[in-house]
Amino acid sequence: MTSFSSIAARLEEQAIELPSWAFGNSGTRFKVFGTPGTPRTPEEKIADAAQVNKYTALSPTVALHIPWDKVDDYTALRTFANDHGVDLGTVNSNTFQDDDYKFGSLTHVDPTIRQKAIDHHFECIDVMDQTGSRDLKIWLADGSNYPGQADIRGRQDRLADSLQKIYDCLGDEQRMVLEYKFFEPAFYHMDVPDWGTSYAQVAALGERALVCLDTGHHAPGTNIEFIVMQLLRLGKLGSFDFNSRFYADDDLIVGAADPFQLFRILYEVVRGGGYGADSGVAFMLDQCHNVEDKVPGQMRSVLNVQEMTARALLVDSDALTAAQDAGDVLGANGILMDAFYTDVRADLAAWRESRGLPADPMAAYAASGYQQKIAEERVGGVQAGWGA
Ligand code: PSV
Ligand code: MN
Repeated sequence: MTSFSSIAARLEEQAIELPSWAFGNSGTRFKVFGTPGTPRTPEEKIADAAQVNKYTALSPTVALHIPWDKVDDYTALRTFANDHGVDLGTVNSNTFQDDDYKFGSLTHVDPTIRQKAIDHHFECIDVMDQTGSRDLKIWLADGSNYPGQADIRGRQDRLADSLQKIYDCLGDEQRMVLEYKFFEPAFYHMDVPDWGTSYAQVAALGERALVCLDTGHHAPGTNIEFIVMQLLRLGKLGSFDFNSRFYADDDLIVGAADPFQLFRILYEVVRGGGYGADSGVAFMLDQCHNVEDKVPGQMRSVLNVQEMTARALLVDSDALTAAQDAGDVLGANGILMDAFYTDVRADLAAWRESRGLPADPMAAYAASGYQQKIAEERVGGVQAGWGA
């Protein structure tokens, strides 16, 4: 098997973007629990995100969500982020919390509402110009609940038209990533339910339109690493929204529910050239922390991704190819499993220490007193939530 020392340099290339909304309160439709210290402003969310990067050096950027992170001065917000050692990343649009969008946004039959949704994306591009963000991420809640409710083909055509208008407005260095999800909030059909639909839509737009793969947005049992392979093969994998799930779109800590699946995904990423700064594939988290503290929750997440990336990098690809070519079924499987079963935690701790980072970022954060400090200081105001 490949040695840890031979992959150490590649680990330096890892960057995992944090979602600002992970630091706000979230929950289910039954209850959203507040937590002492939850940020009340975009600045406080960024300050918390910066803590994750401080102890792990894995998360140099923070994704914004508009309008949840609306501020008067985005240049000042960027300076604030930079002063805290991070930068602003992907801008996420929101067309799912306005009454006008009850029957759709970019797919709506009414051209006025469609235009409103398009204009919102123009506003997001304005924000990106000020924050220096590269990616505009679109996730559509559009869909229908009952057979016959909507003209599903007409909606696809209107979506293509709306996306074209948004794409045409992007700057030369900017990209669009289109996320798919097979159900929820609509339950009969979603307008972008799967990677194929997202691919078909972005392929029609041009080179800077790509697919965003959210690991929680597939039916149980879906072979996600196959989709990763195919999108990389087609040059259309733009980004990941990492999280994990037991049942639906649970948005749990990535690698918590199924570490082996995360390993398999990351192996295909590495193999397909999707790993590293120049790959064009952005690693992001899209998670909620309903019952655990949010900063350590994000920290655990990026560490899980790092751990499984290290194991994926350890796969002896030459030996694997030889076994595959020889039809050695169990030999090939064994080579992959050897890397998966390798405990890299001690090597990663030493690797961190050699870079001036704490061997155990979770313990260092817990000992820092930051969690107690924000709980004491952030009194009053309205705690941010998934949606504000
Ligand atoms: C809804 O499922 C969702 O989690 C999407 O994955 C988006 O990325 C995110 O919300 C924020 O808009
Ligand atoms: Mn997502």
